[in-house]
Amino acid sequence: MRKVLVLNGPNLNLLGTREPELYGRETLDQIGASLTDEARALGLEVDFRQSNSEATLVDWIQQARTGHGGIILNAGAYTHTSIAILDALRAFGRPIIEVHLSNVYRREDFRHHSYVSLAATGVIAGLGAQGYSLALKAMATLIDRT
Ligand code: CA2
Repeated sequence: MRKVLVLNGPNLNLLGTREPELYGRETLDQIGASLTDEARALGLEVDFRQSNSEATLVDWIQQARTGHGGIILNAGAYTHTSIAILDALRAFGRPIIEVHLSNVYRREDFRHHSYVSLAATGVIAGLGAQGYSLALKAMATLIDRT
């Protein structure tokens, strides 16, 4: 299964409009378009989505069990709060890469704990939009291995 689900959580639809010093100047649509191009070169397909709803993210993670070879996830603030997302990820059973635009370890203490990390194969933080590209390259390797 060479289709990769790239999920973005709450408020990431605002990327490129505020707080560029933390999150960069690229919009989420621009990140999605670049990833779609990069995926082609890697022989992958990207399914790029965003939701502000925890329930929707859980539903999408559950549905990914039947058509996606891996998940790249920036769960936004739900990273630090959501046991429901952790439980859904644990049921996925294929590679999961957690991405954060900012370096969460240089920020408030409450951002230092991630429920998502407990289910993630790997974690990338602090490299801005580039983190998504790096995650996609790593995902190609992980999918090839399985
Ligand atoms: O660094 C990341 O990627 C985060 O997942 C971003 C979340 C934050 O809660 C996590 O701790 C780290 C916040 C996303 C909010 O995105 C905005 C973008 C532009 C303007 C306002 C919010």
